[in-house]
Amino acid sequence: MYSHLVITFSKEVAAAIAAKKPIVALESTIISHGLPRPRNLAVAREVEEIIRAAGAVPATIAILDGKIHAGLESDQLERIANEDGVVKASTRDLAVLAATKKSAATTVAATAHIAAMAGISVFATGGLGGVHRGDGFDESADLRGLSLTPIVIVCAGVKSILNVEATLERLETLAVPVLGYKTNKFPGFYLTESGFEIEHRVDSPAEIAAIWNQRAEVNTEGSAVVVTNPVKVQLEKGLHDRLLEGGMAEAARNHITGKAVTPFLLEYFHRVSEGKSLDVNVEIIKANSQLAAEIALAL
Ligand code: PSU
Ligand code: MN
Repeated sequence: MYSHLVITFSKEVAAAIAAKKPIVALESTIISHGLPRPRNLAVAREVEEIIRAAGAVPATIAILDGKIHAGLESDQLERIANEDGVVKASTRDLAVLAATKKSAATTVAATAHIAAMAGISVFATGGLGGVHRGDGFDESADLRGLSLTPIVIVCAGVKSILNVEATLERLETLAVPVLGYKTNKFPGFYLTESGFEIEHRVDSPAEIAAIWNQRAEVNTEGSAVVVTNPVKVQLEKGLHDRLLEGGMAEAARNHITGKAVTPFLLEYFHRVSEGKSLDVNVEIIKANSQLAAEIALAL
């Protein structure tokens, strides 16, 4: 694998690869741009512990001084959580960052891309990017990325700040399979249900592993498998709808565009709900990491 030459592995991840232990990739944008300091670092560490306790090894992925890292040492995780110069990077930014030796946190698209390069098959995140609401055209590179990347990604659906219906249509177009974990209802990130159905329900990590293992036989092994894991205790629906309306209006007033949109809306939710949405967000990441570890063990 050419890629191992360009990836710096943490000691723990290098040992896991050598011992063929199950590994779970984690994204870093959630740490740098999705959660406020200082809780971001605490959550990043907690999530890694959940994966270890379940018998797998966490590989948090990020770019430090232009170098791709899979698995971060403690001081490196701190840099991602606390350094102001850490930008949000998608797949298209990787070569630029490598050439300019900058540091960046990786989105779902970039994390999946690097994880697949490293031979890691399972990835836990909060919510996927998708098609944004509103008139302007804004579709996350996560969707195209998943169509081109072989990985099982565990998420709580897409954030309700997005156009869920359009996002599901795009996933269909891009031939990315979507599975509901113990549900036929597509989750709405902060909300247990988004109002849209999922055709395929799975009830165990073993069933997910069986689907993963069938892909090559039917010549669809190039794309991701999306596993959606609904949050157990959702954000109160009335509060959620008020936050969504207020956040969208404030983003429009402030002319927020491009990759700043998602972090802006997440920050608005956390601030105006006085941390209630943050608590739900943290629960989502923890639960998805637990399930991802179980899937990694089953593969
Ligand atoms: N889910 C979260 N918090 C986040 C994100 C997802 O719970 O911060 C990040 C992911 O890194 C995702 C990105 O890939 O938001 C999508 O950004 P955009 O809409 O700009 O593609
Ligand atoms: Mn966008």
